[in-house]
Amino acid sequence: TTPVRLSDYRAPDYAIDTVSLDFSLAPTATQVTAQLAMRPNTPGAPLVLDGDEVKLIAISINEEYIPSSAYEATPQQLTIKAPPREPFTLEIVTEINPKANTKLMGLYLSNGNYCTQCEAEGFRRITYFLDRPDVLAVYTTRIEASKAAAPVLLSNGNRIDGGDIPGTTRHFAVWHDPFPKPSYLFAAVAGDLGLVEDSFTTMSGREVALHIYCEHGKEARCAYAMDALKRSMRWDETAFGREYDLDIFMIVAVSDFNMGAMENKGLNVFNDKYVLADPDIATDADYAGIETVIAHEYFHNWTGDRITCRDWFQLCLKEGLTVFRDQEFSSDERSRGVKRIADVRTLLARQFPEDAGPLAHPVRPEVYSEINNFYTATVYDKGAEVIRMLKAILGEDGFRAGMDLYFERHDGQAVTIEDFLASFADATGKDLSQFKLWYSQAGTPEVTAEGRYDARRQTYSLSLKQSIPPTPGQQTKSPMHIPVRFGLVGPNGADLAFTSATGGGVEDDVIHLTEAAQTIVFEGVSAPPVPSLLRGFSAPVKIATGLSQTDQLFLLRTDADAFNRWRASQQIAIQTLIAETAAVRSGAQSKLDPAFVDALAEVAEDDSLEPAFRAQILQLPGEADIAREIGHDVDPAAIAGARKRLMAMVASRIGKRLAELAERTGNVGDYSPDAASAGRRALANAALALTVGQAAPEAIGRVVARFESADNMTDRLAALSILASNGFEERIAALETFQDRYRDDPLGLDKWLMLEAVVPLETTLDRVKALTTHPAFSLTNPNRIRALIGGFAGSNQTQFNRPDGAGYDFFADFVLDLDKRNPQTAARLLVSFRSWKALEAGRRALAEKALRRIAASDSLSSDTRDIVTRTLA
Ligand code: B3K
Ligand code: ZN
Repeated sequence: TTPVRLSDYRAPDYAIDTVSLDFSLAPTATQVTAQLAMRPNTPGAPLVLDGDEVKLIAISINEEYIPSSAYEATPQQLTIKAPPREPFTLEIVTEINPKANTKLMGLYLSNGNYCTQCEAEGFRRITYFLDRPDVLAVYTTRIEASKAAAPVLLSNGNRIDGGDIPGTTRHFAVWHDPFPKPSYLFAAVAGDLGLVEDSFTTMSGREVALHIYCEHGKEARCAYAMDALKRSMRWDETAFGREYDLDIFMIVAVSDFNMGAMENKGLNVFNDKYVLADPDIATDADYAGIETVIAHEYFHNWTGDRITCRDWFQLCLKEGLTVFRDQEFSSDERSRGVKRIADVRTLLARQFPEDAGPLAHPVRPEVYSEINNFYTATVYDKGAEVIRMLKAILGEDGFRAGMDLYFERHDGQAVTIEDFLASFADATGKDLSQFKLWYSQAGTPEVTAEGRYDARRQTYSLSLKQSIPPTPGQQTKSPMHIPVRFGLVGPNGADLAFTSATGGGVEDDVIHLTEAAQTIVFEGVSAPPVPSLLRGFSAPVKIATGLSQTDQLFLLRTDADAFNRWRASQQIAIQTLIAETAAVRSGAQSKLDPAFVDALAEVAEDDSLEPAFRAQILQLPGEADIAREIGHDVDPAAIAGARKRLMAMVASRIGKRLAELAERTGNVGDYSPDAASAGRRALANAALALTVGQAAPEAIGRVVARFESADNMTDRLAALSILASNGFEERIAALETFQDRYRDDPLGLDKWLMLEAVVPLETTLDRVKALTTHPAFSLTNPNRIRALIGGFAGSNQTQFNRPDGAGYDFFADFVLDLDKRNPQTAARLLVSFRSWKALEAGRRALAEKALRRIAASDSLSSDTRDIVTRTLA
């Protein structure tokens, strides 16, 4: 495959004004008739339509068949050599095979139901088309199918017709979507599905029908998703003035899906794990995930559907912005401070390693070989951080004015990051040219800070420096605009006032770091401050503050910014664990300092703080977090050893206090997924997890009791996870009980598969291998694969990174096999190798060998080929 470059963008030679589709559904031979109203932008240019594994049955122009010499058709392309120079109607009939479609792109079958996935380039697997986001058309879709097999027939827009087809066992429905859209937002669903109905009255008083479709019998599990949908619709009206625009909004939950969900206009298709919930099957985290994904897909209606991307390089235009919107929604619905900590955790765990490794790319990439591989943490999560910084720089009102102008100016268009930024520049008069570097420069900026207090002059001077490490294809970089939210914390814990700040860049509580180095002098500072920098994680950067542990403990106890309190605790823990890892490696005695552990207990027991926040404080950095911070010559076994020592120290020093805390906060009463009760459960379970570090029978017994008495999935899974992730013997019986309880529930079994995969014992690899043939596992279902194989490679640091390389070998075999069926999921899994270059020499060589073996296969998909090539480069 030849790489596609942003700099090569050309507007399409043809526009398509309307599309009329007619599906005659059958499992192995579905016929699709597409009538396209074509309008030349470049009269006389050959018309080159994209295809992918489609079979051409017939083709005509203006209702006349054209001779085969006038076109060339392969399964990948249809070229009409000399089309009419005036607008014309092109009719194409294709045949496709949904049942054989294991890639889950285009039209496929999931549990016997037809569904589609078209983003990014799946529509071309249905019919030949200008399958690119800047070709916007009005769609009318007729679907015809067996009435018994598919009583439900859905597509985008409003239903305008339907009925039985006389003399047959078939029926049909016609849907019309008046909003012009690119092909990637097309969807069709047909099958035998249960329905949950509700309605919503928009701010201008229009009544919208809300439908959620799911497997029969699971209707009751859709209640939370429906509630989240209504709250999302209201929030977009209040927060952004955005109203829903069709008469109906539909969500369909399917069990075979390559990702989380898809924002097709008026007809969102969801992985069922982001729809179905009840207390017995879903954890608090699952409920929060459902709320987020429902909101995210709904918010795409304006940021993605009404205004879409000119080309796929602009992906963050809709994804980063929509993630920002869903994060804001959840912050408003739950606790803003805790949500921020959770989001930054995700960013650090997923995006920072990506930015530090061979797969690093800018938020707006400039070249790709396979666009599906760019639905990354960088595009989504760093993309959201860029929007958050924009808001920090422009202020609440400036940001809203820019968004309003963007919606007003570009409704119905396919646009670029330049268009987006111009709306903000024009609405506020600010120059955003330096800010724009966030879209083009990859790599995580590194900021250092050094402060000096002059008691006589009562001044505090703060020197900040920034640098951005080289990334693939980008050796040197320019300084960026980094908003550093800050406070100068005085001896009593309150922020100190200052009379002026010289040296430039300070506005209210934000330092605008725009140079490679800047020194700010604060005047009128009455006492020596401890600087609290990057409050709320105001920019996605690494910051080295050089603060002593005493100062960090001070911030942990007193900072007015909850985020920085959490961050202080993590910093101390990470520094401790890095030192301890070195000690383990060199065979030295433990160097652990109990002062930090005492501070943890103090914060955890402080009832004036939100339980959910205290739970975050108690969640010590995991093995992957430590590996990321070490950054090179990583020895996963030593890291695990160091963490074990810390856990033992924690248990011996504050285990008893934490057990009591778990006891008094854990009994929340009847289960409700609201944030406050979820926070109390989280605190109890986090406390419990820190009591077992010495493997004391009494402590383990308490966890087993919790597992047995739990009346909801959150507590049951938390307890089971403590047993599994510590490799305790007691896990065996508990996992068995759990598996038995959920034997008929795939979403429950996913949790079981995942926990089997994370047990940090040498026997786990064989267990995982054996489970790939277990009836609960399936090589065709992405959720099962992500649970077992993704769990092993992504969350079992010591066993995936076994010193004998057997973990890598098994994983490579699995990816090679999966690649033949489902390239997108295979390529996604393979990203687990993204930090292989940071490993110590022995494991690095073994990882490289496994990667080279994958690269040597001559039948790789373009998806997997792209990831393996870039990972090795
Ligand atoms: N836009 C889809 C992701 C499509 C991924 C295609 N490989 C879901 C979302 O971000 O909302
Ligand atoms: Zn999205």
